[in-house]
Amino acid sequence: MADLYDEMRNSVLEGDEELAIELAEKVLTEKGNAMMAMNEGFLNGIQEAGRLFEDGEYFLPDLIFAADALKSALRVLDSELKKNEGESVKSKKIVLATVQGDIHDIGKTIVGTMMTANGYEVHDLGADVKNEEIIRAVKEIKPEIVGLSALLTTTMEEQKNIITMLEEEGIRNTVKVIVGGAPVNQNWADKIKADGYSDNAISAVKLADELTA
Ligand code: B1M
Repeated sequence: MADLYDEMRNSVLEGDEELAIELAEKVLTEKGNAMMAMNEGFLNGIQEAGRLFEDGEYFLPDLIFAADALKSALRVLDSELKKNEGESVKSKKIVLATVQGDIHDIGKTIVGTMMTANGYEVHDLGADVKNEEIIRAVKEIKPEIVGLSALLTTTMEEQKNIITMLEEEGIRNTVKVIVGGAPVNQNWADKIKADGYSDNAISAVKLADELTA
């Protein structure tokens, strides 16, 4: 199994979309564990690509190819990952978005997938979503939770701005705000008065459950 996870990691690292799809399909046909394939295989590839990018060994196109390979594998595994793990349908709504100015959507998509798998009604607004659009969605959809992802130190600031806008609109206490993304941490969440922070998709579901219990 370790070899297969290595192959998955390498397919992303090398931006080999065809191989990533093939390996993801293999998980389905051989009834493997899609979650393990993601966590132990494909996601390790993107982490390593990010490290190489930071070290100047990878350039933007390398990162783009790696991300495309990961997204293709994610698409193949999506329905398997979304399978309800026996939990009853919660019928709670969550509006999810990557904040404006930020096009990183992989982590946010995985959070959405896990929320769906656990019975949440997910309204995924996408990436680089204007603050105003998020406020409008909160007003129209009236979700229990709004989840804001940010991957850049520059765009984290938008999480704070959105909370301020919710306050200004008088709707801050109608919704729980959870924040996440690589540069975000608990200190930041406390500082901007978010209701919660989580560093991965599984704990994001637990957090949502706790906040809406
Ligand atoms: Co970008 N990028 N990137 N990038 N990229 C980072 C974030 C960076 C850390 C890379 C690096 O330098 N090491 C760096 C940011 C530096 C900083 O701000 N401190 C960076 C940069 C600089 C940039 C550009 C500015 C590069 C450039 O143009 N010169 C540019 C930004 C463009 C923009 O947004 N305006 C850019 C572009 C890109 C690509 C397009 C090539 C691609 C994105 C493709 C896509 O998403 N469609 C990309 C990628 C792939 C990365 C890295 C390598 C991987 C991100 C990722 O998908 N990780 C990233 C390096 C890294 O993070 N180590 C990097 C996998 C994903 C599953 O993890 O998103 O962390 P993550 O999500 C996790 C948790 O964080 C958490 O759960 C998820 C699942 O476990 N989580 C939440 C996430 N959101 C959550 C929300 C929650 C709860 C939990 O509640 C709501």
